[in-house]
Amino acid sequence: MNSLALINEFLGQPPNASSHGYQIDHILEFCHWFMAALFVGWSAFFVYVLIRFRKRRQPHADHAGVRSHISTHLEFSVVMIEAVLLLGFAIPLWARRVNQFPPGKEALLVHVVAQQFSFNYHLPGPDGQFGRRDVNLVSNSNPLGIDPNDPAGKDDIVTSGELHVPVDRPVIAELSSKDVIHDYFIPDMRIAGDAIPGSLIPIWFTPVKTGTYEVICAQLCGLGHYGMKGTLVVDTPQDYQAWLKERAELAGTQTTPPPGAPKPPNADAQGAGASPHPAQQLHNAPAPAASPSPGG
Ligand SMILES: [Cu+2]
Repeated sequence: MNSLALINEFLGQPPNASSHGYQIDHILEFCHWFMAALFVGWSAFFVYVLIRFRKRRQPHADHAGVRSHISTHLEFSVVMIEAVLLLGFAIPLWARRVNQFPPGKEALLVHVVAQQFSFNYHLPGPDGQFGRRDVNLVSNSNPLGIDPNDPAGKDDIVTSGELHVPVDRPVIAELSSKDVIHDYFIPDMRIAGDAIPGSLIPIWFTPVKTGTYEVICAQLCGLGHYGMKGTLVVDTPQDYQAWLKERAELAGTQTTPPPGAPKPPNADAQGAGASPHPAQQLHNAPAPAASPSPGG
């Protein structure tokens, strides 16, 4: 399959790092080779026709035209191959992505809240419960509007720009947006989903390789769109626990951040007018396997 992968490399695809990505790679590779064969075939036929039916040799048009049925058979074969690609591969693959989510207990659930021009992450913290979010509470120091009076939100972890996840564990990312439509795209994981204000769109993937990967916004979302990038770090379970512990130590700081804590840009300006967030209803979201020291 290495020769097949050449086309994906040529198109600039980074190496796959997720459990399902090879299926997408195969279908992309096959489609592009198939298109290349069609292009060469039709081009050769076109050149043949130009020469074979040139005016000097055929001064008068033949109104009866072609009598053989080869072209009909060829076109029917192409339609059949395309139908098999669509019905046999593309739709089942897509159906698995949207219907067969990993069980809640097994997966790590994270809320991804996009804004112009960064991605915020909301993790439930050691108690496994997401705190209530209210758009009216959004401020520079509380970019997601977590309710300080909700006990479930006390230990919640909020980060911006960088997310860590453990390797070999499914991740469910619930996408939403504070302002305009963004698209959360992790090319190495072969996964993308629109982040739409007022909607909650789950996507899932299982990273199979540790490393640092680029997250980009794949929807033209404003003047700063070109810079809307983030980082996904796939850790070993130990490193992930260490990161969680470090973030948990900063938990609760989203309402009273220490001086110098990074603040996402435009939190006030963009969040204030946004519609209420449906993620508020997700109080009983499944817990991640994280077990940093309670109250840490
Ligand atoms: Cu964007």
